[in-house]
Amino acid sequence: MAFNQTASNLFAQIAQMLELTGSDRFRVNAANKASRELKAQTTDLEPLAKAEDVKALTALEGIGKGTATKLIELAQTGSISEHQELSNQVPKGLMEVLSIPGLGPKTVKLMWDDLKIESINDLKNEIAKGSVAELPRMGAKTIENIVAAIEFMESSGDRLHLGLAYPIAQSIVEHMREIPGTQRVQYAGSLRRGEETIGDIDILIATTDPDAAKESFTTMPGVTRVLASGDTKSSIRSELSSANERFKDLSTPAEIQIDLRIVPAESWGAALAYFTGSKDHNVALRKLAIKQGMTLNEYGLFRNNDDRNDPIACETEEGIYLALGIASVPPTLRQDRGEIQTEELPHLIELSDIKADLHTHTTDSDGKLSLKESATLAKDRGFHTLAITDHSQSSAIANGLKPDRLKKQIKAVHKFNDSFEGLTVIAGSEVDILVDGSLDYDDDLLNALDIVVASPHAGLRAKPKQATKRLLKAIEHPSVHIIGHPTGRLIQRRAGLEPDMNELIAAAIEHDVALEINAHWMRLDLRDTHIRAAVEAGCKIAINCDVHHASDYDNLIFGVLTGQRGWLTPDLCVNAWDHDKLHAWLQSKR
Ligand code: DGT
Ligand code: CA
Ligand code: CA
Ligand code: ZN
Repeated sequence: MAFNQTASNLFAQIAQMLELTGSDRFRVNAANKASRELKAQTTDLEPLAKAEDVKALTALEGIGKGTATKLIELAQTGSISEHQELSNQVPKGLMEVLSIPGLGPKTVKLMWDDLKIESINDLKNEIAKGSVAELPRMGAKTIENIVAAIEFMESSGDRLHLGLAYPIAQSIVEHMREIPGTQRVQYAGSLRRGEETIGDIDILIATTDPDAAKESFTTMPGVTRVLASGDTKSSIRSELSSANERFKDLSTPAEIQIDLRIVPAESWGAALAYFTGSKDHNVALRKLAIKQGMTLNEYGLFRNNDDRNDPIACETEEGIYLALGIASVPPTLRQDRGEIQTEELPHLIELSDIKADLHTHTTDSDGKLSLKESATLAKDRGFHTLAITDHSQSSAIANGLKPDRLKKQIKAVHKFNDSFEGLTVIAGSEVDILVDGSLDYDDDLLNALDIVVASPHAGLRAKPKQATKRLLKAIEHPSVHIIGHPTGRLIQRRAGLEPDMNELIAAAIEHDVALEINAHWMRLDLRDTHIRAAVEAGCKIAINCDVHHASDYDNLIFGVLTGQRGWLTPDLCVNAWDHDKLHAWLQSKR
C-alpha cells in the first residue's frame, strides 16, 4: 500500500503549499481531506489507478473525480502536476521551516511574506535580529521553543528515518533484480542492520553485465544527480518522491544518497559482510582474524603466508563466521556490543513470530479504521488477538473517550468479538499517564478493561527525576499491562523523557508489566539500547504498531528490527505468545 501512502503525503504537501501561496480555504481543505481519505483507504489504489479505472476509484468512499484523475496521473507519470507546479513556487527550505514542531502554515506564510524567510537559516538569522518577535502571536516562550526545536533537529543531522529508507531500498533491489545479467542484489549498510536512521543506502550487486547495471542505476526514476559512475561504485542522489516510494516525511532531507557497489559473485559473502558493517563490528572481526594468522577483507578471509592466496571463506557470510570459529552474527546484532565474544547468540524475534497487536486506535478516537476494518486487517496478518485501545479523556485533540463513551465501547467490542470468527478482539484503552503519574480513568473503569496500555503524551520535557517518578507510578498501578512509547521521543524531532531506565525495568519486572517498542518509525520507543537492558534483566516487552491507519500495520517490521537490535527473543515478547498464554497474562491482572 506504498502507493496510497505516497499519494496521501503528496496531497498533504499540496495542501500546505496551497496555504503558503495564499490559496483559498476551500482548496486547502479539499486537499487535506483527500490526503486523510487516501491514508484511510484499506484498498490498494495502485492497480486501479494504473488501469485508469475511474469508476472503481470514485466508488470508494472519500474519493471524488478530481482525486481519481490525480491518482491516475501519479500512477502513470510518478508525480502530480499540481504538486510540481506548487513546488516551483514554494522554496524547498520553506517546507523545512514548516516541519519545525510548533510552526504551522499560517505563521510560516507570515514569515515568508513579511520577513522573506525561505529557510531554517533565514529563520535563525531573523530570530537573532529580533524581527520574528515582532510577528503576531510570537511570545518569548514560543521563540524559545522554536530555537530548541531547530537545535535538536540540527544536532540529529541529515539522516533519513528507517521507515522511509526501507521501501526505497526494497524497490531499488527489485528494480535491479530485473536487469539482465544480475546474479545477486541486496541492500547492506545501516539499513540492513535496522538502524533507526540511515545516512545513505548501500546496494550491492553481482552481475555479468556491469555496464547495464550502472546505466540502469544512474537513470532510475527519481535520480537528481549522479555523483560517481565508476566500474565498481556508482553514487547517485535521489529525490524521495517517485510513485512507488513512500514519500519523505517533511522533517527529513529532500534527497538521499544511494551507493551501488558492483562486486564479484564468487566473493559475495565477504563483500556483503564488509558493506553491511558496522565499521566497529568489521574492525573487531578483522582483529579476530589477525589473531588467528588470517586476513579479512571485502574479497574473503585469507590465511597469511599462503602463496596461492586462495580464500578460506568468501562465498557466504556464514562461512566467514564459521572459519573464524564464532557464531554467525545476524545483521541487526553487528554493533560491536559483545556479539563477537558471545558463544551462543540468542534466537532473535522475527516478523512471523508476532501474533497480536495490543495497541490500536479506531474512529472512536483519532484512528481512521472502524473496528471491523482493523479486525479484518489483523486477521489477514494471521494474528490471534487484537486490542482496541483508543485514547483516554485528557487527550482532547485526539478525541479521547469520556468514561461513558468508553463504557459503551467496551460493550460494543465484546459484542463484535462474539460475532467475529478467527480473531479475539479485546477492549482496552491507551490511557494517558498524567503529569503526576496518575491515570486518566478511575480504578473501577480501568479494571473493567481487558487490557490497559498506559502512555505519556503531554509534559514530555520534564526533568529525568520527575519522569522516572511519573512512569514508576504508572507501572505500579495494578491494572496496567503495558507502558506505551515510554519516553515519548520522536526521532530527530523530540528528545522525549529521559527516565532512569534501570529503575523502570526493575519495577516493570516486579509488577509484571511489559514495556512497549512502539513500531512506528518516527518513534521506535523503547530504543535498541533500552531494549537490550530490559531483555538482559528479563523484562517483558510488547511490540505494537499503534495503528491509526491501515498502512500502520506495515510498520511492524521496524519494531521487530529494533527488538532484534536489543537482542529480544520471542519468549519475552508478549505479542509472540500463543493465544492462551497471552490471555492468561492479561487476566492475571484482573
Ligand atoms: P550510514 O550510511 O551512516 O547510515 O551507516 P553505514 O554503516 O551504512 O555506513 P557507510 O554507508 O559509510 O558504509 C557502509 C558499510 O561499509 C559500513 O557499515 C562498513 C563498510 N565500510 C565502509 N567504509 C569502511 C571503512 O573505512 N572501514 C571499514 N572497516 N568498513 C567500512
Ligand atoms: Ca550507508
Ligand atoms: Ca554508503
Ligand atoms: Zn496510541
